[in-house]
Amino acid sequence: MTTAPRQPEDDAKDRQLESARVDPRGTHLTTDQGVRVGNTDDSLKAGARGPTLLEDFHFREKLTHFDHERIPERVVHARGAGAYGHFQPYDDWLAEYTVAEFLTDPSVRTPVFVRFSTVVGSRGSADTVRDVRGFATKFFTRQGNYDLVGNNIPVFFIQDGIKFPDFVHAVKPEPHNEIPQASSAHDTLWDFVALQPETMHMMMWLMSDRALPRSFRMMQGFGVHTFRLVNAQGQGTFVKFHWRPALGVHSLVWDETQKIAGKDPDFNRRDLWDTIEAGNFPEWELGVQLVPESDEFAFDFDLLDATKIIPEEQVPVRPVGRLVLNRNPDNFFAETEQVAFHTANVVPGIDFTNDPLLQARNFSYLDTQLLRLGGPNFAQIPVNRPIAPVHTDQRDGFHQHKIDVGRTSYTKNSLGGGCPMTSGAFPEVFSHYQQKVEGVKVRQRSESFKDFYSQATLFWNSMSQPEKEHIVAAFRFELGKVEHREIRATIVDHLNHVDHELAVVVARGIGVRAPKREVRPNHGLSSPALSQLAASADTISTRRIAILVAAGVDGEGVRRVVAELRDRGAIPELLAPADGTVRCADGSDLKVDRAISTVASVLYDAVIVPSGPESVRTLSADGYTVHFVAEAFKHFKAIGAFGSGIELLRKAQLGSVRLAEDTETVIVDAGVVTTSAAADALPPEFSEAFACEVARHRIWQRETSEVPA
Ligand code: HDD
Repeated sequence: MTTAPRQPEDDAKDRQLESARVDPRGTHLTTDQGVRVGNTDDSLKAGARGPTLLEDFHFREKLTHFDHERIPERVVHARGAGAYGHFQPYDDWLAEYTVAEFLTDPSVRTPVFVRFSTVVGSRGSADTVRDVRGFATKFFTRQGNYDLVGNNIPVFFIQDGIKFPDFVHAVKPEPHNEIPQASSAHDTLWDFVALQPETMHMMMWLMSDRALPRSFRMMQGFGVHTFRLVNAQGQGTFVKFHWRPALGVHSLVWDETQKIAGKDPDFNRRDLWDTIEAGNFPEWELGVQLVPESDEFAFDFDLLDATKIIPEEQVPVRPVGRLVLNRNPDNFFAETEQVAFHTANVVPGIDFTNDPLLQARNFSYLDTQLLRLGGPNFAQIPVNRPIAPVHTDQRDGFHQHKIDVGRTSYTKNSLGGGCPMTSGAFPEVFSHYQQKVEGVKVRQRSESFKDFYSQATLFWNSMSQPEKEHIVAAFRFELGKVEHREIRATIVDHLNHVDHELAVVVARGIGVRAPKREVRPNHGLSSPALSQLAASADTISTRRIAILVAAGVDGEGVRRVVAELRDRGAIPELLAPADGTVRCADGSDLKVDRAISTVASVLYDAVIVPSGPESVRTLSADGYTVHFVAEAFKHFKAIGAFGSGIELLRKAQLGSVRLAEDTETVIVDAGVVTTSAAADALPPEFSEAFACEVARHRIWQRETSEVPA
């Protein structure tokens, strides 16, 4: 993946941020008032052993500032990671439907800030929990800021935003003991689900592998709601937004996610940070599904219902442009924590629909920022500032950074020359889409929102066999943690409305009676695009490959394999019993990247054991290293070994997998790639076959149940 040379607009946000950056190099310590400080270790005292004096303004300023360092964490999506980049449309085809310049002018490259997040956990929770991931993009367009505040799952739990506090209270840690952290596997969430069957479609997604992304860089993003595009003639078109990752959609294995939560709770944010630092810039393609307004009622669901997708087979996703993230923030708090997204930040050419979830969001995001960021001037925080000029009559408030000159702060005025002016016409000015609205005031749900199960069934039918098995295991795990058996039983009843077989197998795992009869025949329809196996990509770019080495290893073999993997864009790392260097069998030295004890197989995508009898003897004698290989096997990862390296695979007892014996040809069985050849004789097919298995991401047909890892 490469990025084209930067264009002026691309730099506009970066240049704006430059004025806010403070570089400590070559400076002297001062107070907030700029007075130089010579000692910040000892407070001012009455005698060396005496009490601290109130007069010590430096001490008081330092402590007071520290005492006020924290702001409320986001009420949801508290844990996240962000990066800057740019978006550029491929061409102008969308101009027929919208006047939004950043979507239609291929010469314009718009700066963006993207924040990825989990939903349920606190700021300090682990990255790899089972959860939805937020995918929020702020486009700093020349027409003002546009925020696409989406998720990696295309539907939502509820249909009306008035239920959002109830849903969030149910899924967050329970109020009496604040347990469990960052987990949906508890009674209150499933009690909520049991009583709100509209959640069933989303729960199918949440129990699927989508909730365990391998990387933020390997997940799709969705705007979720049906929005509206508006063209120069003022005509509207319904639109759903999609992000597709260049690296394909990939997930972790449930057992792996739980272990990573301990081994490296920063797994996803570290991955984003490291790959951007290394210049491997993540990319997504923006696509749209367009529906003419005349087709508003052409579907067997309501376009305004955020618990429904528009199947891609019915309305294809058409590519619009490319998003690239190429710069990490300078300061997590200043940028990633203080970035403020809002669904109502729209620009001319993009508008809302009456989706009641979206309508509620359009209230909630502004409201929450007022509390979280301490007042109404948060749009002046550097990360949030538009690159479009800002001129308002808004004044004062906490943290006002502007110095508005002149005596008028009202419109219309004559004393200020009538400025700022309100003149101009659409699309220069934002003009709300002219939709005719008529209705009786009612607190009621539309009948067209009341099919809660058909798309849950569609999702289930569209899964591959391993995806189905993972969903069943997830339901069994989550419901198995629910203490109230009647809640488990009610969920099984709902599952019986999704698919009878699914309900039966889940029930069998959680100790409740399996339903005897099918209550709602499975409609048999599927949407192949919903399986994430359909969205994989044939690349091993940025995949982390562990190469296990010790003294006496086949140095030449290692160097060759490392070079061949790097050529394919992968990131091989040499892991040894100790950090430093290892002396190879040929007397040369290899630089070790990490000591094995500081990492674990769950942090890698694949493993290779090179040849070298002495090296393999040392590695085989270490239980942690043997476990490393067995665990990688258990998690369906590609494994390679050449020459005597195969002995370590034998020690790890990888079930009935066929390994190369006295043959220099390359044997591939269930993702395990072996050859007896070593060093010079190592055939090029070895790396090729291994890369092929890594690109498959996981080898699901592998039999792992007997492997004790
Ligand atoms: Fe939300 C944050 C995505 C429904 C109220 N939401 C938040 C973030 C994302 C989403 C990605 C984190 C933004 C960031 O990184 O700062 N939310 C969604 C999606 C939804 C959704 C895709 C359904 C389609 N949200 C939703 C509803 C409400 C909210 C129905 C309230 C009625 N969401 C919020 C919030 C948050 C938020 C409380 C917390 C922090 C923030 O806004 O800035 O206002």
